[in-house]
Amino acid sequence: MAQAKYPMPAELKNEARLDPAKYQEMYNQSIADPDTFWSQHGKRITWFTPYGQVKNTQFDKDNVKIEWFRDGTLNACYNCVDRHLPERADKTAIIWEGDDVDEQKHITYRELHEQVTRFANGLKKLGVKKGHRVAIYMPMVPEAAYAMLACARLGAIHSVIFGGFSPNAIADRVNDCEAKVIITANEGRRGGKGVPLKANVDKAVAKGACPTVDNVVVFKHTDTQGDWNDDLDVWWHELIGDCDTDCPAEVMFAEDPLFILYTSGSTGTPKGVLHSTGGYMVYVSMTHEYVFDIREDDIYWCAADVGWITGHSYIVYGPLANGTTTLMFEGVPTYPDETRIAKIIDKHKVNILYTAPTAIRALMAKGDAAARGTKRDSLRILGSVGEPINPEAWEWYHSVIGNSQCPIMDTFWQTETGGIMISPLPAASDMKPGAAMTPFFGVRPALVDNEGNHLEGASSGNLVILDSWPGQARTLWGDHERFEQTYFSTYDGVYFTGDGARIDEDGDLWITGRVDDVLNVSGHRLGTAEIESALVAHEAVAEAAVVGFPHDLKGQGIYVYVTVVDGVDTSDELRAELIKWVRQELSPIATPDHIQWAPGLPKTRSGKIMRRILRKIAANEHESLGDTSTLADPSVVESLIDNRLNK
Ligand code: 6R9
Repeated sequence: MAQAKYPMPAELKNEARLDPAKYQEMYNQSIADPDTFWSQHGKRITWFTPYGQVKNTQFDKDNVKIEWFRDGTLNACYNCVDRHLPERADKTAIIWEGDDVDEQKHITYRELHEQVTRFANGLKKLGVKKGHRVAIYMPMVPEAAYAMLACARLGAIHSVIFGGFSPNAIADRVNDCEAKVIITANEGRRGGKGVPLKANVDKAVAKGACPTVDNVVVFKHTDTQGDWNDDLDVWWHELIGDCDTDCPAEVMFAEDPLFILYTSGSTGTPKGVLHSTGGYMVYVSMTHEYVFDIREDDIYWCAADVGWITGHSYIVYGPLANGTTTLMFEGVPTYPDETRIAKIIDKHKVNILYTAPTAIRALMAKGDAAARGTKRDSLRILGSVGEPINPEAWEWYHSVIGNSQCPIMDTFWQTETGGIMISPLPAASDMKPGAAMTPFFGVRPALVDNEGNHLEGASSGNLVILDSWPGQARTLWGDHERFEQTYFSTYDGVYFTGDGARIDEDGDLWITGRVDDVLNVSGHRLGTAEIESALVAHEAVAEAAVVGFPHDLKGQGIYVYVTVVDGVDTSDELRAELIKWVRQELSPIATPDHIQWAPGLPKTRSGKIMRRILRKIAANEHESLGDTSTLADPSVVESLIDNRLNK
């Protein structure tokens, strides 16, 4: 036994939607005969034309092809909205909790249908058609979901840009996918402060920087007045003023794209991960139902942002496809104080809470105060996502938020996987604090060493997935070669996650974190190369190297080594300026925690920066630097250690 197990509560297991006695048989079938398994489960989605074909996939590194349900036709919006009208028209689809404690809304499925169809007709007036790209840069308001669903209804491909990104990051993403329209709000609200969304879009599109954009649609969320550009800008309410609800859902093939979502990789530019319609909808609705054991009257709350994949799959598409009541929260866990999450749970009688370790750690830092004056007795299941959850945070979440009653689903997955890959299941697995446990149906995880040899039994290695599953990303927008290169070329014939993992004596999986140059800061994925290129764009910087280091609250912090241009003085003012610069160029989430001046960086003779060494110095583990014999100039390392910050 690797760890004391927390058994799944018997009552929950016995009442689970999935029959515990059938789980193993189902899993085995999903692996042995995926065609039959998914042919059966694909029917959970409403198809306009049924599929005859099911799985058609190959992981050959020079010719990766992923197709599911190819000849079937459907519409994602129809599945999330229209198909519920006969049974659930008056059921609440979305509960919106504003940043302000007194602001809330309940939107029924009927209202959702009305809002989405009218807005889709509005987009049509702007010329948006099937296959066009539409960027969405919104706060956490129901209109963000309406915008996504309206695009899906028309067959337009949405690309949601996280509301925390800066103008440059917006422009890069808009230009990469050549978006025709940007949908935004005049202002967002977070923690009692305004977020200048429209002003950021104005800066992004200024001086013709986004030539493909014909219109910016602006939802009026607050009373703030900003600049207005008559050539581009259209108010949301004026656009839909004369629109009715007559808007048939476009008939889409299963492999027609549903959305692009940009995410960080280990090289410079963000990758436009592309998801298609049929397999994604089947996979997110099925994982949502079985991992969270969803029941008809559940109030389900995923406290992520729609700007991330978690928001796409588990605030919008999964729950709405299942006809669930999904709660959307605009604010932050600590505003007006640390009891906010617990109070929302009590206020709306939340049954399922799905959040990230970084939020859990931020609340845990206040001791038990986060639960003060609340009961949380409506909760049945908790979820965690985004990064490894440390056992202390797991225990705190379990005992303080969950009253020691609720199991925690520690769900491992990625933007590229579309939906949950590895997680305990209420019907099937027990729990170990910090372990993601068992693969979902159809998922074949395995570990390989650095040479690609498959490891058997209890072992640690690089996490790969041996075969395709329906929710998998199909390509990177406009760059299939990069898709093949990034995920299928490191180890032949398998999908490489970029994560390390361990399989224990019981066969359970533990995710140990990224093994590539991707950082995970408070659950946000950041490429070291992106931060480095932002830094070298500053006139004082000659060279920069970015590494992660262990951080109590954020999981990983950002440690930066900067070599300045000859003649520039290294001062605290410059340090402050560079921090501000990165925030502006990229995003506040990329704010460096430490900047160390580095007269030189440790490089191999071929000029590659040896980040392994920089990581050790940043983590204050310079006693164990490992092999430094391949360094071009070993003295560089001594000087970096001598000058290490807070030594
Ligand atoms: C859904 C999401 C993906 C990366 C992934 C891994 C880390 C996510 C995790 C986890 C340990 C978990 N990650 N869930 N690590 N345990 N339960 O987060 O997507 O933003 O693409 O990040 O997040 O490192 O590779 P994304």
